[in-house]
Amino acid sequence: MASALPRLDEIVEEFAELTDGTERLEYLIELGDCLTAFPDSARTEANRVQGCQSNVWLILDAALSGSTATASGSSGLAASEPRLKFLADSDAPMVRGLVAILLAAFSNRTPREILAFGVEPLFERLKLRTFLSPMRSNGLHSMVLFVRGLAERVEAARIGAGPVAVTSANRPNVSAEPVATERVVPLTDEEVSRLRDDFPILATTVGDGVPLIYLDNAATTQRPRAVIDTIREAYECYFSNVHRGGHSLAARTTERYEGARESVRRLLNAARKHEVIFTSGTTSAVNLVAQSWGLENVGSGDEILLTIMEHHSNIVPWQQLAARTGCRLRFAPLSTDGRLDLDAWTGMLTERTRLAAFTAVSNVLGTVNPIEEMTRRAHAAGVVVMVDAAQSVPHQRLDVQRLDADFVAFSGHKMLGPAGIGVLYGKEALLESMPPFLGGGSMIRTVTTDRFEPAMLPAKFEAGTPPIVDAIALGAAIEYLERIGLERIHHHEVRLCQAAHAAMADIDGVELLGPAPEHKGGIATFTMRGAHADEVAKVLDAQGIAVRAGHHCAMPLHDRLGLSASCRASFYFYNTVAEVERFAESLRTARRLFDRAATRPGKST
Ligand code: C6P
Repeated sequence: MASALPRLDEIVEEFAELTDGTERLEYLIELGDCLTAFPDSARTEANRVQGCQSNVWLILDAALSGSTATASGSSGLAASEPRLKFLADSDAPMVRGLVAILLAAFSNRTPREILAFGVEPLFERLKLRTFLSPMRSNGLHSMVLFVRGLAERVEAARIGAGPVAVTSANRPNVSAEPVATERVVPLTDEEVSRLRDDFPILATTVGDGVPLIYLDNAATTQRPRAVIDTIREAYECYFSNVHRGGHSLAARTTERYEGARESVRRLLNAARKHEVIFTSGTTSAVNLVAQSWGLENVGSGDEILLTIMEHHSNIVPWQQLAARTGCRLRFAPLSTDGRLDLDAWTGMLTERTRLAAFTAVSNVLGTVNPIEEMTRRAHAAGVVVMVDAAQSVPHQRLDVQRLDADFVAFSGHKMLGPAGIGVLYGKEALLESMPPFLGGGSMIRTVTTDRFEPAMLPAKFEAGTPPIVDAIALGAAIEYLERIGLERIHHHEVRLCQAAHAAMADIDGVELLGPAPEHKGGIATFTMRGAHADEVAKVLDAQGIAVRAGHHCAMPLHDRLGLSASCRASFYFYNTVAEVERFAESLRTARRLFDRAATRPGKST
């Protein structure tokens, strides 16, 4: 054909008219024929787009770029902004067509226009996501990043500065969402009742046919039909592996898997989708950071600052790192009211501290830590921050950009999703600088017999076949939570916790751990004088009430409190005040039972 490249709107129109897959392929190949000749001398490694299955070379057309743009009126700088032109080529005919579409989209624009250009709506209109194989989609994404990189460099040179800061105006593919500031509308009893209907298990009975009262939500939550159906639909209707096959099922599965990543990004308000790494849970996310970031950045004599209220998942990986590097772990103490002693913690940030890892909400005390302030103080001391948000993300809004934490970890099963899926959020620059944690398929760009090149984010940290359906179902769980509203969920749980504190206050020998309800999430952990935690849980279980007893994977905290175990009731949005009252009533029954046992003839007091 060798004719001029059509305009972008002409391409979009033509594509829309072609409904037959083969015809679309033919058109794509025709578009490739419209590319301007690419100089052989420019087919170098530096000009090759990494991350594409086939070879793609892309350069700025120096002869054409640099003519000045007409002033857009938005800024005084606009008058001197060049409009960029690109030359590109590939050794694969179809990819040449994709390259042609990108050139039609990006050519003749200023660097700032290129950086602000949202490609997702374009790809959507062209239906490229479903039309292309997952590998080709990834390659296309790599090309977009490459073009943006070139535009960034031109802009930096033009304004005589370093790289252009990513702002809400030029950030790629991110929908700017306002943070909700309006007053929280509490969940009504009718709403909670309707929500409960979504959870088949909440209508079941346990033991001798007593209705279940599920108060073990900090261990794991229950799943609504929306999540259960998503899992069944995936296996029944479209399941395949992701990021591999070129067939339609693989494309659909990959689309859903990547859609779930977008749901996580939206939930966290992360700036970039590839800052979301799927892991198997909080535990593996912390291990990833400890092994990958830790081994690169922590040495003998360095310090990691933890708190005494950490879960073993946020202690043991650092102990393992300490054993390998000779670094020292320090544990910040509690204040007398069961909160973190913030002054002591701040005083423990020294010039030797490399990382501060802390939980957002204690899984035992329920304490909500001031993570924004802690992050600010840690950063002021040059310390990297890792937030264990396992008990936080499911219950209240956590905005990673506002928080500014470097790493955030949480688990899907504590927020209506399946077990075996979790998330590590990491800032792009940090994740880019870290070596891969696990090696294998998917996490590579190239492999030879003696070396490998890691893939781009997020694939670099997702070696092997991931928990595909679990991730997709986590996306469904997030959508469900968003429909209720995280602010309303938190509000309801605080109300339940207040009700629990009030109802438990007058039970003789029951001692609540942690601070007052206004400083807590929906967790009420307690001991009962004269009874082992396990025995109390058994009495409650006989009445259908599920609570957890033990050290809750927080042995150092229990040691510090002088306890071997405690009993924990933990709430979610589907629990009711009536259930909390039934729970307190059952505690009274337990109290009477243990009192009688203590006064049985022959029993020493
Ligand atoms: N706490 C509890 O009953 P995993 O197991 O990786 O999904 O989550 C580990 C974890 C990490 N941090 C905190 C604060 C947690 O509460 C948990 C899990 C459960 O308290 C199971 S031990």
